[in-house]
Amino acid sequence: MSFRTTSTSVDYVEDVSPGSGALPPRAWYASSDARSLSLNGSWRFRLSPTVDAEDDSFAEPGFDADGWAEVAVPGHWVLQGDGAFGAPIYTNHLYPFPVDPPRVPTENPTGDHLRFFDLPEGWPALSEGGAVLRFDGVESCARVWLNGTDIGEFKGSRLPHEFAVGHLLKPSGNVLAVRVHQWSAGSYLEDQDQWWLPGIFRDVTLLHRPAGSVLDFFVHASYDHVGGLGTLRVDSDVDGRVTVPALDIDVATGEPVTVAVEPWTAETPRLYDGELVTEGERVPLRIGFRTVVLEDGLIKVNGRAILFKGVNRHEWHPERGRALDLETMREDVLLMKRHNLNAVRTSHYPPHPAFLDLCDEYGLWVIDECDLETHGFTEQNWRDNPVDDERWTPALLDRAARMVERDKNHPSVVMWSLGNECGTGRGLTAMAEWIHGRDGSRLVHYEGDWDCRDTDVYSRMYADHAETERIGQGLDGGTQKRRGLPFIQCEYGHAMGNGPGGLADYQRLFEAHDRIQGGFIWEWIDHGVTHAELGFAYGGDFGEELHDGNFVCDGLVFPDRRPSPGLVEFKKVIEPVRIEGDGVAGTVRVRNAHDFADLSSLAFEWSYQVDGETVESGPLAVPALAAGESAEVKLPQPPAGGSGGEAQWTVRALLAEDTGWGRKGHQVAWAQLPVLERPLPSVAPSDRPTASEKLITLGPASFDVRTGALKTIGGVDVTGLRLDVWRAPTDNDAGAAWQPDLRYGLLWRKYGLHRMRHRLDAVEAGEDALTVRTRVAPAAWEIGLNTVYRWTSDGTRLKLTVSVTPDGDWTVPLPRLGIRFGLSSADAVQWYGGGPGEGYPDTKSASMLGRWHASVDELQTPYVRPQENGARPDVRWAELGGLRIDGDPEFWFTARRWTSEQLDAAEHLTDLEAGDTVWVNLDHGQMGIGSQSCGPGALPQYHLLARPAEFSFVFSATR
Ligand code: IPT
Repeated sequence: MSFRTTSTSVDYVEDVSPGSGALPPRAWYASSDARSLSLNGSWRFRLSPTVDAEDDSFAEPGFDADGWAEVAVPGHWVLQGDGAFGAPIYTNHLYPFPVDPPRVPTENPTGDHLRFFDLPEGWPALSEGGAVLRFDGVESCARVWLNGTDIGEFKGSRLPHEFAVGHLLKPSGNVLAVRVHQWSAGSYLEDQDQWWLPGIFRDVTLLHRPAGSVLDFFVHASYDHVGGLGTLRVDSDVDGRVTVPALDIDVATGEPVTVAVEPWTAETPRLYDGELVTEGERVPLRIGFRTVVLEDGLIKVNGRAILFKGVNRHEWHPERGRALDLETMREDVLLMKRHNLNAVRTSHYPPHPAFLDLCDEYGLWVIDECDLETHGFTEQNWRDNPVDDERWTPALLDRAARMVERDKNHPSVVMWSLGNECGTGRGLTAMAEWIHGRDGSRLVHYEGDWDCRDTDVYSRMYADHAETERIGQGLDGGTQKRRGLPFIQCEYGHAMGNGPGGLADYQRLFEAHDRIQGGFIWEWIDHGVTHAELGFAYGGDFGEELHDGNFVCDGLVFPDRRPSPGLVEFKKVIEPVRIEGDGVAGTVRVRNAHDFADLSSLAFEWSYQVDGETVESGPLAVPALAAGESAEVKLPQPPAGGSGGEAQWTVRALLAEDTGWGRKGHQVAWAQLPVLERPLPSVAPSDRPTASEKLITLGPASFDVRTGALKTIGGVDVTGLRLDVWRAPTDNDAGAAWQPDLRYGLLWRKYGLHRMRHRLDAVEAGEDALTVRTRVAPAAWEIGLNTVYRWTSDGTRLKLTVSVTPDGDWTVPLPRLGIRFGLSSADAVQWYGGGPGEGYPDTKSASMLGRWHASVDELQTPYVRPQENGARPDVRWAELGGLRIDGDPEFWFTARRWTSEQLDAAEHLTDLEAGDTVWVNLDHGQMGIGSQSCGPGALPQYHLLARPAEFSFVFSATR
C-alpha cells in the first residue's frame, strides 16, 4: 500500500513554468488620475520550515493571525526579526542546494504574509472598472489569495506580476494572503552572485483600472541627427491621444509625428513631458528622443559612437538588502553622475523601475539585464543547463517579456541583456529572437556567447589589457559575425577591497580603438550587511555551510555608500575633459572627451602652487568646444615669489552652474603641470657618532650601542625602525583561483615575506656616519635582502640612507619596500605629496599633489575585509608625532594604529584594535594592485621587483 500525505497544491514550487493567473506583462507607469493604494507597510508574518508545514487556511477571511509576527514589506524576512526568521546566505555561483533541477530541498523556508486593508475614501465604486494587484518583486516564488480566492502563483523574483482582482475586492476588510517560498524551480534561474534573500522585497500596489483606461503602450521616440528631427509614435492597446505641449504635439495613438527636437543622450538628458489620454485614464509620459543603431560595426546613438564609462549595479542597502527606497536609488544615480560615470548595467536583473526613471532624468546609458543566471551548472560542465532545455524556454521567454514590456518606454535603456553567466543554449536564442522581434529599436547583449550568435555586440568580462588591445585592433579572430561587431567589457576592474588597479591603462585602450566602446566596472557597491558585532558582515558570517566570503564586497562604494578610493580613481580616469600641456611653456591643451555635450556647462580655473601651497588662482577662458574638439589655451604669467621651491600649475574644469546632479564649482576634471622641480633635501654629514656605555649619539638622535637600533630623534621616541617588505595582502594580491596569473598574495606567504628575520651583521661608528649592516630573510629559504642603514647628521637633522641588495633567486616581486617604525604619540598628520586619498602604483591617477592633513584614523580606508590600505603616494615630506620626514626621493607614506601583521590577521574592521603606538611606513616602492581577485593581476610595469635599491629620509624634530 502506498499513500502520500503531502498536498499536491505545492507542485507549482518545483514546476518549471513561470506561473499561472497573472496578467500579460505591460509597461510600468504611474497613472495621473487612476487611484492606487500602496500595500507596503507592516504585514503579519509566519515562517515555516517547509512549503507545506502549514495548510493554506491562513488565506481564508476570518483567519486569526493574532499570534503572528510582523515584517516590513518591502523587505526580506531574513534581514528582519533579529535572527528569528533565518539568515542570509551568500554564494557566488554555487547553488546552496543540491543540483537536481527543478527539484528544491524539503527544507524550504516559507513565509506566509497577511495584509488587511480597506479601500480608501474616494476609491471608485466597485462597479466602475476593475482593479489590478501588482507585485514588483518577490523572491523566489509566491502564491496569492485575495479574500480567500486563490488568484495565482508566480516566479521571476525581480520582475513584476499583476493580477486582475476587481471582482474580489470589498470596500473594507480585504485580506491579501501571500505565501512566499525561498526556493523554487525559479531559483535555478536566479543564481546571481549575491545574497539569497527571500521575501516581498519590492512594492505591492493595488491599482484601480477605470473603464477605458490604458493597458499597455509603447513610446517610440526616435531622433534623426541629420535633420534634427524627432519622430514620436505611441502605440497603445487602448486608443487615445498623445500630447506633448512643448512640441505642440497632439496626435492620436499609433500616429507618427515628426518635429524638431532636442535629442536625449546620457550627457544631455532632455526629456519632454507628455501625456497619453484614453477615455478612462491619463498617463504622464517622459519622452526622450534618441536612436540606437549598430552601424559601421559600432553602437551609435543619434549618429555617434558612444563610449561606456559604466558600472555594474546590484541593488543593495546594508540593512534592507535589495529593498531600496527612492532616496537610496537617487543617491546611487547622483554619486554616479558626480563621478563622471555615464552608464549602468543592471547586473543581473531589472532594477526597481524607479531607478530607470532616474536614469532617464539624470542621464545614464542603461544595459537592462534580465533576471537570469544559471552559473552553478558550470560545475557539471553545463549539463542540464535550463537555458538549453526547452522545458524551461517558456519561463525564459516570460522573463524576457516581463523585462522588455515593463521597461520599454525608458530612453535610458539602450540594450537588453539576456542575463548573465548562463553558458549558451537554445533558450537564450529564443529570448534574443523574441526581443529582436518585439523591439527593433535597441540592441541585444549577452556575454556568455563568444560567437555572438544571438547578440549585437561582442561582450566579455575581465579580458586582460593585452587581449583587449588585440580585440581593439581586430586581431582576435572569432566568427565572421563577431569580427563585425563592436566590443565592450560588460565587467572589468574588479573592485574587491583595495583597487581595482590598471584602470587608466584600460581606458587608454578603450579610447585608442574605435571598436572598443568601453566597459562596466565590477561592481557598484559592497554588499556588506550591517552587523552589531562585525560592522559589516559578509559571506560566512551567518554560519552558511557554503559561502564565498567577502567576494560579495567588491564595489566602488562601501556598503554605506561612502565612495571608496576606487571610485575616486575611476572618476579621474574617465573624466570627460582631458587637460594636458606644458607647464614650463605655460600652455594647456583641452580636449572635450564627451560624446555629445559641449563644454558650455563648465568653467575652467588655473592655480599656481609652490611647494604645494597655492599662491594665486584665476579663471581660465576655454572655448565651449564641441564634443571631440580640442583647443590650445595660454596660461597667465607665473606669479612672482615663492621661487626656489617646487612649482606647478593646477587646471580644473568645474560646473559653471548648479545642475540636477552637482553644485556650481563641483570638480569634473583636472590636471597638474609641473613647472619647477623639487630641490631634494640635503644634509652635509658633519656630526660624528659618539658612543657611551649604552648609547650612540649622532646629531639629534640616539641609538642602542649594541644593535645600532634608533631610539630617539630630538626627544621623540622611535621604536622598531627596520626594513619592511610586508603588506597585508589585498584581495587583489590574493587573487582568484581561476586566474592564470601568479597569485603573489599566496606566494609571498609561501616565501615567508610576512615573517622576515633581521640578522645583525655589524654596527660601525665611523668618521661621519653610523652604519648598521643586516641581512633580512625568511626561515627556510635562501632568499634575502642585504640591508645597510647609514645614518648621518649635520647636527640638527638626521639622514638615513637605506641600501638594499637582494640575495638569492627572487622569483616574486616584493609587496612593499621601505622602513617601518613606531611612534608613541602621533595623531595629526600633515604631508606634501599625493592625496587626499590613498594611491598605489596603478591606482594613483586621482592622486593630486598638494598639502594635505588628516588624523591617523582618517588615513585608514575602511575596506570591509581589512587589508593593505591608506598609502599616500609621491610624498615629499610628512609630519607627525613631533617628527618631520623629507624623502629623497619621494616616498609612500602610511600610518596606522596597528601593525601590518595585525591588519593581515583581521577579518573584519572590528578586529582592529588601536594600540598606543602609531606604526609608520615610509616606502620606496609598493607593488601594484591589479584586479586579480577576479581579473588580471597588476601589469608588469607596476611590479615591485627585488633589485638593488637605495633611498633616503631626512628626519628632524618639530618640537
Ligand atoms: C562574474 C559574474 O558575472 C559576476 O556576477 C561576479 O560574480 C563577478 O564575476 C565577480 O565578482 S563571473 C566570473 C567567474 C568571471
